[in-house]
Amino acid sequence: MKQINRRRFLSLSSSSAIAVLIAQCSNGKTQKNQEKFQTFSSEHKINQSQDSLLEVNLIASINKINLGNKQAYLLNYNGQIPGPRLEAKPGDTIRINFTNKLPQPTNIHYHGLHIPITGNADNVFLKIAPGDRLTYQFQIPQNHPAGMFWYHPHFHGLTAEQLFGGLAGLFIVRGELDEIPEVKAAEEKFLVLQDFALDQRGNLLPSQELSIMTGRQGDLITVNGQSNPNLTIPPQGLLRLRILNASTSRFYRLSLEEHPFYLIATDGGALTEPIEMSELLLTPGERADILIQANREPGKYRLLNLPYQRVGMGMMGRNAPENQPQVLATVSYESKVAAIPLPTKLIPVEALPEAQKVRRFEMNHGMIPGKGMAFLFNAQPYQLERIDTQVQLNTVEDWELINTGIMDHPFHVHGNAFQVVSRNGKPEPYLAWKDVVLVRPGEKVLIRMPFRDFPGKTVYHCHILDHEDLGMMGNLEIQA
Ligand SMILES: [Cu+2]
Repeated sequence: MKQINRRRFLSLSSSSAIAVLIAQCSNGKTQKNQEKFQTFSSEHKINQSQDSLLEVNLIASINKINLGNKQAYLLNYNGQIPGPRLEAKPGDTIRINFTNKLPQPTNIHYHGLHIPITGNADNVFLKIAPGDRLTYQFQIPQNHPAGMFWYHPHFHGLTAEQLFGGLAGLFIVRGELDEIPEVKAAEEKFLVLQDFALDQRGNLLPSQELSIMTGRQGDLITVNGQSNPNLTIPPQGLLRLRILNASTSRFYRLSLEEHPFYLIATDGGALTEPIEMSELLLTPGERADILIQANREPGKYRLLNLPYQRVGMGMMGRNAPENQPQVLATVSYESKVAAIPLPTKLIPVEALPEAQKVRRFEMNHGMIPGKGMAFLFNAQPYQLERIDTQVQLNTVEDWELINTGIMDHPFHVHGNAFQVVSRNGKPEPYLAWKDVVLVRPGEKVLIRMPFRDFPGKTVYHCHILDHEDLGMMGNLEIQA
C-alpha cells in the first residue's frame, strides 16, 4: 500500500499530493488504507530535559486527529496538534530522533533558537526523504535567554504546505525570566494559534482551492488544536499567556475584553520592563509573552481576533479580512483577588553597538520570465546555490527592510535575533529581541543584528510561507 501511495505521489504535483493522499485514505473507498490511520488521544505530552539531556523521538506522519469539534486528517508530530512541547534549559543537550513518515521530504527548523546552523542542528538545507530517519543533536548555549521558540518543517518549496497541514510544536527554554517572583507565581498557559482549511470530511483542501499568492488561510482557527478553549485564572489573580502564531499566513490582532495586556517578552526573550497594550498584532512566526490581571468583575471574557487587512484592496480574494471579531478563547475567573502585583522590572535588554555595515533589502513580487509570478528580495527570486548576503562572524549590521509592494511581509532571519531600530525613521519606543518583524507596504524598517557564535549558511525569508516557497528567501553566509 505504501508503494502505491508513493508512486501516486510521485505522479502528482507536490502541492496537491498530500490533499489527494489524505482524500484517498478518508473517503472509504480504500478500506485498507484506513487501517493505517489511527485516532490519537488529544492529551498533550510535555517533554522536559533531565540531567541536562532532552531526548525525544519525533515522528512526522498523517493521521486522523481530533481538531476543534471535528475529526481531521492532518500532518502532525507524534499524533498531536500542535506537536509535543519541548522544554530545556541553557546548557542542555538536545537529541531529537526524527522519523519522516510523510510521503514527501521534510526537515526541522528550530525557529528562534540561537544554536548551530550547520550539521544536524538548525540546518534548513538537510533533506530527510520519506521513510528516512535523522538524529538532530545540539546544545543550548549556557548564555541562551529564556523564551518561547518553536519547531516546524523548512524544506523549501513545501514549507507552507507542511506547516498548513499541522506540523508545528513549541520549544521552551527555561531561565531567568521564569524565576522573577511575579512571573513565577502567575498561572502559565501556552496558546498555539493555527488555522486549517478542511472539507466536510475533514480532509485538507488542495492548494488549488486556496489563495496561494496572498498566502493560504483556513476558516477553522484553533488554539492548541481546540476551538474556543476556556482558560481559568486561579484565585491568585495573574495569568501568563505565551502565544505563538503558528499559522502559515494568518495574522492575529489580539485583544481581551476589558483587560489590557502587559507584554513581558517578545520573540527572543524578556523585555526590560512590562509594556501595557490594549491589543497585540502577531504575524506568522511571532511570539508574545503577556501578563493579564484578573482585576475586573469576575466572569467570562473573550480573547478576540480583531479584523486586520494585510493585502492591498485589489488582491483580497478568498483572504478578504473577516469584518467581525472572532473568538479565539475564553478567559474566566470567579473571584477578584489581585494578590499578585505586576513585576516592575524584568531583565535588561542589551543595547547593541553601532553597526559596522548597512544593507538594503527590497521586498516585492514580480513576473520572472519563464516562471511567472514570484516573490523577491532585491528583484531576485530564491536560488539554492546563490549566496545573497555574506557577513562576518562577531560583527553587528543594520539591515534596511523596504516593502515596495502591496502586501504585508513579515521578515524572519534564522539563527540570530535582532532589534528593531526604527520604522520609517521613527525610533522604536523600547528595546526588544525579535526574529520576525512586519514590514508593511511603503514602510522602511531598520533592524540591528549581531552575528554571534555560529558560522555557516542559513536563510532569511518572508514568514508568509507561501511567499517564501515562491521565492522570497535569501541565503545568508556567516563567515568565521
Ligand atoms: Cu510575504
